[in-house]
Amino acid sequence: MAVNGDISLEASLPSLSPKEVNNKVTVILGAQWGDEGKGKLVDLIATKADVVCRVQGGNNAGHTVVVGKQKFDFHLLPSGIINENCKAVIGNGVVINIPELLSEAKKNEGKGLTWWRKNLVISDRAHIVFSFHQQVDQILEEMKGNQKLGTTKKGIGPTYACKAGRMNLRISDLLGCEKIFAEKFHALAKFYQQQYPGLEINEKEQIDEYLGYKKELKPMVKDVVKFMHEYLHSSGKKSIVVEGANATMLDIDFGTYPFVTSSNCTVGGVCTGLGIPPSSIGNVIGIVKAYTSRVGSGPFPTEQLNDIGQNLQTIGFEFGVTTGRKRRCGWLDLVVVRYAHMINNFSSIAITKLDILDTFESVKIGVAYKRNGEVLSVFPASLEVLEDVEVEYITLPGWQSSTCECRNFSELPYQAKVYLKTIQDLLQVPVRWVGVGQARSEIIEIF
Ligand code: 2SA
Ligand code: GDP
Ligand code: MG
Repeated sequence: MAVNGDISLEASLPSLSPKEVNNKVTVILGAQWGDEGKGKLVDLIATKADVVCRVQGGNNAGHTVVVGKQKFDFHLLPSGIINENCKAVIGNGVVINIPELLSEAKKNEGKGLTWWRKNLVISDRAHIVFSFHQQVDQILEEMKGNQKLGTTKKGIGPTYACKAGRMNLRISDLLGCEKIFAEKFHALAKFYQQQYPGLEINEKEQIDEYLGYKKELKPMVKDVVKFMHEYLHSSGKKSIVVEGANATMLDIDFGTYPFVTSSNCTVGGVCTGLGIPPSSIGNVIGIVKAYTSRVGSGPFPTEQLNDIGQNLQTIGFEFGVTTGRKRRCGWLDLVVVRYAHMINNFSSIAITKLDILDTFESVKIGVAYKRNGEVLSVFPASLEVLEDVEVEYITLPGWQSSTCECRNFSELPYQAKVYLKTIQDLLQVPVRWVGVGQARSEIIEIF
């Protein structure tokens, strides 16, 4: 391009102000160890959303949504797929097991979600989970003996490790030249077999299987950076939602490492997992279960290895949505939620499953960790320290009556109001929703 000879060297650049995005993204994140009820909140918000996106994790996640008599469990599909008018985006930060994604979609097609092909958008930069990643997940767990992480065995850790090792294959590889795809697959398979002698990989069968998905997948695959840019800058108002998977305490950087998953489940993961700038993030909604659960191994200071924990597990029907494992249960831990708030800066929170506490005589909230008689001033990075803390609790009387029918804050029993108010006061974050049952309608919207 020729430079205009008329421009004088003294000429100043024309003033340009940074282009503001017109539509901001609402982010929904788990504030504990997962299974807080994110899927239900996403569904509620997605009834009015234009786009719902997943940004990290894979089909280790399990999000339950109950609409009328129909129950959906989503693993890779964003929960917004329920809404026919909503685009469901799987961002670059997600790791995708293609056959399992397709079978999840087809199962839900049988439940009436016939529009999934039209609405699903898959990033060409997302990484592929192969069956040998799942085999390696299993091998690594077995090798760890009694130090098992308790993974979902979906191949999540090994796939992210291959991504970071710059040897994994992406959706764009599958859609590109078949010969190059086969070469890259061979290189990865060979590397894995060197690392894990005895690992069986039928390369030809696997390559043929994956190339067989190409035609079906192709219409859904897009450059999600451009797709999101257009939604963010669209002149018409668009409602864009990000559905976090797993949760803050399972974040690879901020969670209880190594007992974590392999992605960033906190707010930073939204930008890197979707390709959007930080300035496009609007409200960040924290989902806080009225008590705490954890599935898999690792420290859990407010865990109740007694009748209380057992009752929370049974009444709360705390079973893994992906693996069916019993979830470990304990009292609400506000040290954890406060830490999650420092990382994510929640604009508001939803307190879910309040109804599960309806029958308890008294309820406890963990408010501080003590070690050697001293209150800890930070959430400890060291698991040695975390495993050694003593939790300081406040105890409140229970409400011992059903909250399931309540649809307004004013209808809640007095002690339930006190419980919620105590949480809000201690966290200094407004409580916007309160879950009082599994169904879409069983929720109190405070503002
Ligand atoms: P992975 O499979 O490598 O991500 O496992 C690493 C740790 O992360 C935990 N993790 C989870 N925790 C809660 N819920 C999850 N999703 C499913 C659900 C879990 C299930 O919704 O119930 O069905 O068991 C989830 N996914 C991963 C995992 O337990 C490990 O501690
Ligand atoms: P997610 O991973 O955060 O989406 O949560 P899961 O779906 O794994 O687990 C939450 C479970 O609690 C699901 O079975 C939900 O249907 C259920 N649930 C969500 N909110 C409420 C609530 O307010 N009350 C009751 N009783 N169940 C709820
Ligand atoms: Mg879950």
